Amino acid sequence: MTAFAAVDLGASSGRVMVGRPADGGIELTEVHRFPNQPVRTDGRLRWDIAALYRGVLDGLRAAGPVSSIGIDSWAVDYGLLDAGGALVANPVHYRDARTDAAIERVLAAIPLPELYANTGIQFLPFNTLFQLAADPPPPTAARALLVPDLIAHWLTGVPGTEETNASTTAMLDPRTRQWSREVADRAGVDVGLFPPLRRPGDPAGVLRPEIGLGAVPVRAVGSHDTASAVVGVPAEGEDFAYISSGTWSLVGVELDAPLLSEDARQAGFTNEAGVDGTTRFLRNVTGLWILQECQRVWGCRDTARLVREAAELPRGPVVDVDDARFLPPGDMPSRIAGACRETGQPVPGTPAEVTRCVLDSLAEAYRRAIDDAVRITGRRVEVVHVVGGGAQNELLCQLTADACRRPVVAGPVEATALGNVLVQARAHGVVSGGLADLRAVLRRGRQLRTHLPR
Ligand code: ADP
Ligand code: LRH
Repeated sequence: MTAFAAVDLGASSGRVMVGRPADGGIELTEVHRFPNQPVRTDGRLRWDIAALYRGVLDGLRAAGPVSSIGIDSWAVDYGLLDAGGALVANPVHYRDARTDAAIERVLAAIPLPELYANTGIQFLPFNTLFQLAADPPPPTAARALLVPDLIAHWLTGVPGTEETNASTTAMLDPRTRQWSREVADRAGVDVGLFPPLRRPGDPAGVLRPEIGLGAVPVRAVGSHDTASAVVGVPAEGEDFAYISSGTWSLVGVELDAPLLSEDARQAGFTNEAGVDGTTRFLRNVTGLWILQECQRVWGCRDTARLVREAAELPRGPVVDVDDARFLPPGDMPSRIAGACRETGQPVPGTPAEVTRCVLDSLAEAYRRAIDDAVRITGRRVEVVHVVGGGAQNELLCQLTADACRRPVVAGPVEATALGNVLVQARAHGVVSGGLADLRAVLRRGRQLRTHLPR
C-alpha cells in the first residue's frame, strides 16, 4: 500500500506522521511524537540534535513500510560538518543572542534596504546570514547543512540544500532562486559551505543500509516547515490569508512573485520561497511561544484548560507580542507584567488572566499583519485559515475572527505534515496538479471548524 512518512520537527516537538492516499484524500496518522528540548551547554542555547535524530529514527521504524520520506523543520538554523562528516558542534538555537554584535557589522556592509531588495527577507536577528557572520565556522568546517538537510544527510549520505528553507538564510535571490553570492561576500559569509540547491519534489537519496529499513527514497519537500504548512492550507481559490500557528505565528498571503518594495520591508514582510515557485509573503509574529514559556514558568502543561479559563474572562490588557523582550526564553509572566505597567494597563495576575492577555494580543497582531498584507499586496482576503497546533485553540481562533472581521477556518492541526506528504505523493505520481489541486485532495474528508466574526 502506498504510504509516505513526514518527519516534522517543530520548535516545541518533533513528530513522524504517515500519510496514505485514501478515498481521493489523504489519511494521516501520527506514529511518533517526541519533545524538542534545547539545552544551554557552553553558554549558548543549542538544539539537542542527536535526540531529535533518534526521535526521527524511532518514528521511521514505527512508520512501517513507506514509499518515501520527507523532512521539514523550523528555519534558519544549521549544523556544520567537518571533512570526515562529523558534526562540529550541536546547532545553535535561533533564540541564542550571539548575533547581537554582528548585526551592526553586516548592516554597515549591506544596508537593510539593499539586503531586502536582494533577498526579500524580513530582518530578524537570527537570519542565517547574521548567525554565520556572528560565529564564523572554524577552518575544520567543510559543510553547512540546514537542519532538515542535516537530518536527510544523516539518513542518506547525500548532501543538498532545499530551496524553501534556503530562502530563510537571507542569502537567496528570490527572483532567480539562486544564492546571492554578493550578499554573502559582503557580509563575509562563505555561502559555498552549503551544498547545491534542490527543489521540493527532487530526489534526495535513499536510506543508508545501516539504518536497517531498506533503500527507502528520501524526497525533498518544502523543508521549511512553514512552506509545507502553506501547502497544507485547505483554501479554495486565492482570496485567503493564512496563519501558521505554532511556536511562531506566520501570517500572510501567497503570491506568484516576490514583492520587494520598501513599503513591504518597512512593514516587516518577508518573501520566503514557497513550493511550486510561489512566494510566502508573510510576517513572523511571535506566536504561542509566549504562552509556552508562561506554561513552563507555571509548571502547567494543560493548554486546553488555560484556554477554557481564559475564555470565561473579559478582554483585558493587550501587549505588543513582537516586542524584542519576548524573543529569548525566560520569565514571560514578568515580562508581560512589565509591558502592561509601561503602557498604563492593569497587570494580569492569574495564569488565566495572563493567557487571556496573550491571546487578545496575538489576535490584535494578526489583525495588523493581515490589514498590512491587504494594503501592500492589493489582495482580497475573504477568509483566514489557521493551521498548526494553534488551530486547536478555539478562543484564539474566535478572537482572530473578531479582530480580523473575517471568518476563520481552523485546521488542519497537522497541515505541515500534510503539505510534506502531498509533495511526496505528487512526486510519486499518486496525485497530480498544482497547489490548488493538492489542496483539493487535502480538503477531501476533512472536517474543519469555522469561526464567524462576532
Ligand atoms: P511547533 O510546530 O512550532 O512545535 P505546533 O504546531 O505543534 O508548534 O503547535 C504547538 C502549540 O499548539 C502549543 O504551543 C499550544 O499552544 C498549541 N496547542 C497544542 N495542543 C493544544 C490544545 N489541546 N488546545 C489548545 N492549544 C493547543
Ligand atoms: C516556524 C519557523 C518560522 C521561522 C522560525 C525560525 O517553525 O520555521 O517560519 O521563521 O521557525
